[in-house]
Amino acid sequence: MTEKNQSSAVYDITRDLIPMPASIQAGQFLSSLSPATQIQFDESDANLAFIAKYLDENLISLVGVPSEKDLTTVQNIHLALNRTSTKILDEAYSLKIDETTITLTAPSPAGLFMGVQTLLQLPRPFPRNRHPIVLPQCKIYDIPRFEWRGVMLDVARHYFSVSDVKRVIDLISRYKFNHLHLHLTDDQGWRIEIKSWPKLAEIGGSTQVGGDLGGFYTQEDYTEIVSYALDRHIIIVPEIDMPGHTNAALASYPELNPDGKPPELYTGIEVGFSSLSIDKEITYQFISDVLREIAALTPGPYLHIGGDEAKSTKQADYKAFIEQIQNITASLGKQMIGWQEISQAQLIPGSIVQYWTDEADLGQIQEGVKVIMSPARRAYLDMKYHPDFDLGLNWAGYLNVQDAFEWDPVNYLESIPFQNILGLEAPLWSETLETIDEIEYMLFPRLLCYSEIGWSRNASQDFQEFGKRIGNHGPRLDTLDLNYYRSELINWDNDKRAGNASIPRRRQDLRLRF
Ligand code: TNX
Repeated sequence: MTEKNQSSAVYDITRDLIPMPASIQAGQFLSSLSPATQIQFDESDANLAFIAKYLDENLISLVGVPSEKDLTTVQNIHLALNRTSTKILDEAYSLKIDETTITLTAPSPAGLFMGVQTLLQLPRPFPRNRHPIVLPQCKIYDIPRFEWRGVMLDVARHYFSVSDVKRVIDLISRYKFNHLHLHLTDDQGWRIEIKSWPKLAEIGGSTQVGGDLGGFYTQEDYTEIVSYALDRHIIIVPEIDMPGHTNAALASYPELNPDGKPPELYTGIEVGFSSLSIDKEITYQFISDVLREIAALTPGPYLHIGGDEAKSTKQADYKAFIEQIQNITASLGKQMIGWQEISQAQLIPGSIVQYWTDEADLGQIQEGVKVIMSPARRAYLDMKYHPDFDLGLNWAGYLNVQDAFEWDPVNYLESIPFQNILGLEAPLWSETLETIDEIEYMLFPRLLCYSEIGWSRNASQDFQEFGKRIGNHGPRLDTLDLNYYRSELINWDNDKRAGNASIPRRRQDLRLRF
């Protein structure tokens, strides 16, 4: 017979937590949640109010009356800011679960939000409507390994709706990502309304890969995305790709072309054929207007200016162009980010280089310049999981879960000193993707690997262990109603769940192209 608050069924909380916290002290007992558990916080703080509501919606409102009468019940969950500790990063948190109280403390709302994500992964069974839920008593202290943990979504090759983007934000925020980079423009589509150049969205946004109707975000839509992300402590990083990848803009405004004539709208998937006119004054007027409007809508400190695969721009022109754009972003009070090719230009401290391939140039990383690691062979979520995979590309190889896991941003490139590495980002290009189901299928489970690598100071170095953890985590993916790929490298059978996600339905013509 067990005593009050004792349970012989204490489980190992490290078996399925992702990402693994920096330090865990496991207690010996379980506590139960009840529908009457109160969330306490400073109600004058809107950030905390959002977090409390989020916790209520995603946990407390799902809790049923405790069934194990011999467990103690958590009466209160305290959310508290502890602003005195200035030394630790904003996103650190500590979480304590004892017999009657859960205490979550952090120096900032971002840390509390990260702690809530950990808390959401602790209940057994996994939250479903009105189930009794128990929690392991424990003390967790956690702090991120990298400052930049990003995902990129290409909304230019295919347009995705505001609700699709919100779904991506919901999913990545569960795994402690803190940046969502939106690739807003490319040859195949211009996806953001620019009031001073309205034809960009009207004409440039009208189509997409494959020739279907495209779409674009109004400035109100974009603002809605930004604030949805901000509530979840994710910074939106808008990318306007230039001087290449600009066919959609060139088709909208002929005066931006070197020959003054508009090209046809483009719906294929080749790269490297377009360039803004580098020596026309109007080009810089155009860029200033676009970046000014986007900067004004974007609270985050970054503007991504692309800069990749500018194969139709002369090398000397390219450098001067990037330096001029860097001046424009600085004058708007923003830091410039660009794909690795921009490292050939003279960069100023604060500018950020995003590494993606050994097939493109990478200059010396200059003083004060940081690097985001997105190596295609390890971090490109649009690469197929294996050769017979229906979706995705394979120019950088195949990327199964183990490949996504077995690398490290710090030692991937010897030429970049570790103190210059800001973190990692996993890009999802959308040439072959049309639906949110397909996005989810490419994201998961590989995203779990980037979460572990990017966040955890206690990351597993061992795929045997991490692969098991992913398998154990499967039921949690199910509770997110996620269409994830049941990789053959993972044992998903731990609880013999019914109902497999299937490969999403595809349009035949797209499937045949790759
Ligand atoms: C390379 S990565 C590109 C994109 C493509 C992607 C497809 C980069 C900076 N450029 O334009 O969509 O490969 O994997």
